[in-house]
Amino acid sequence: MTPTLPAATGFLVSARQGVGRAPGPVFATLGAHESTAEALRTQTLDAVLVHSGSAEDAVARFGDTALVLAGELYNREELLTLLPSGSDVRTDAQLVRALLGVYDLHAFRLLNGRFAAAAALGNRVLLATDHAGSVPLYTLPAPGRVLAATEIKALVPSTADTPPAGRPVADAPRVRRVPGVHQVPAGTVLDLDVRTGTAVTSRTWAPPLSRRVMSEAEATAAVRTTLERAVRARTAGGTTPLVVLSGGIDSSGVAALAAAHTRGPLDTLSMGTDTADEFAEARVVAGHLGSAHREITVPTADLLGQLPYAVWASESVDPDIIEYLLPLTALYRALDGPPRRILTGYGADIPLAGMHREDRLPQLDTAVAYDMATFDGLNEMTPVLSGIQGHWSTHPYWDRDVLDLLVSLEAGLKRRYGRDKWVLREAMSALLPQETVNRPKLGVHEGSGTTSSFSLLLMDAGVPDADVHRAKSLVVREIFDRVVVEGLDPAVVSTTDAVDQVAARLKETE
Ligand code: AMP
Ligand code: PCX
Ligand code: MG
Repeated sequence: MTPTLPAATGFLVSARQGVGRAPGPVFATLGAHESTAEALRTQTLDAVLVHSGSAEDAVARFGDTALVLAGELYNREELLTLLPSGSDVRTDAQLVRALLGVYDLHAFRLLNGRFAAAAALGNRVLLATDHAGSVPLYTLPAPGRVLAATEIKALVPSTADTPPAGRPVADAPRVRRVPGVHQVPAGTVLDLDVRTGTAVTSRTWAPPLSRRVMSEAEATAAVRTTLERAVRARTAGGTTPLVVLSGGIDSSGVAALAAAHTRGPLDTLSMGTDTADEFAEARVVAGHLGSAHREITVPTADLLGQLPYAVWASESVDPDIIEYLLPLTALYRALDGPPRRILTGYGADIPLAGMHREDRLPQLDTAVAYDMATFDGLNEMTPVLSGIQGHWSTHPYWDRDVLDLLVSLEAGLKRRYGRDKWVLREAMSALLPQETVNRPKLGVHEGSGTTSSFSLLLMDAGVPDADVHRAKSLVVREIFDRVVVEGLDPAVVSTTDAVDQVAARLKETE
């Protein structure tokens, strides 16, 4: 049974020798906060959990091991077969804790999930991300105390708190302008010694570099089955999921599979702006599936005004990623009411090179290899985006098994008969109207007019055409420094002020 939200959707932990005080929690993720303290033989693990009612399920303790988990697992059934029958395992945190007892840190190689985890055992602290790093995790390790949190802003020292001298972490990139804080890479466990704050890094997943040869029938059947399992793992149980639907093949495919697993009608939601929308295309799918469908129109000026929320939630400084996330931020912020479990079609274009309007197979596979080598640290999959409104989002195309399969298909199955994402379209063709199956791709940043209206805002402020992309990058950094580094409320940070500042700075350096 999958509950609406995982037991916890974020955490701040402090593992320390001796006594001390955990830092005050600051999260963009909405939810109740619960503090716990686990006194082990040689260290204490303090945690503040962001949760919606069952925080105790996010913590597992056994002997001298304590574990905190934000997020959820999607291969529980197969993992349970690894434990002695009759094992007392009810929650995902207990399952991971039990696997740690058998496999030590190699337990994290077994998990297919969307999570960040922190475990204390002996003098060690383990910090782990899922294969995609889809729940971002950060750490500030120092001798005698290791801090870790699912949001950077929880680790920014308050003025009352003397920042501990941080230790460098090999292979973990530093966070912009927050001294000592590092991001735990995707598919990685950091094994830290709490006495010294030193870390040893182990990778638990890497994108496939090889490509598999399959017949058309074999490939489409494999995509259909694997994606179906990923959607089922995210929708099992009683709660009706909400699919954010653009009417493109990616989200329509997810909606079609989710509809098959949902009792009663599925909920679907589309956003548009006064500049552009894909409402007609999404309605075709909603009508076909019989979903309870809603549309939300956000005025373009409001959309751009929400840039500080997109940066605050994602803690990303990549201007392209922020353009993808901005319309989704506006959509989630407009989604009032009780917490929802949200499924998206996000990420399908990365392993299938859907964004690259490219016919030549070498170029197509170069794009796949490049995108799979560079996604880490962009935070485009972060649950905080919908978490700022109290919802939980999950992305079936970045399920570990789906991703492994899609990346490894030979390029000719991705682009075929002049079609992009051919194998996915073919796999979904029996479930959707033909016009949806054949619809060419539009990115959310295009379908909502976000890219063009952000460009216009900069040009209206006097930024020359050729400098627009660089200016976007500077605006995003400027906003990051306000809402993440300085900890300002995004409600008091203005997009137009940031744009004017950047435009003036660019004029000076002309
Ligand atoms: P994209 O691949 O650009 O279509 O966007 C990634 C995902 O975001 C889609 O698969 C949808 O789940 C969601 N999405 C994109 N555009 C919209 C929209 N206009 N309304 C609702 N959800 C959307
Ligand atoms: N997307 C893509 C992902 C954007 C590219 N990210 C990357 N290369 N790391 C997707 O949904 O797959 C759109 C709008 O399309 C976002
Ligand atoms: Mg897409």
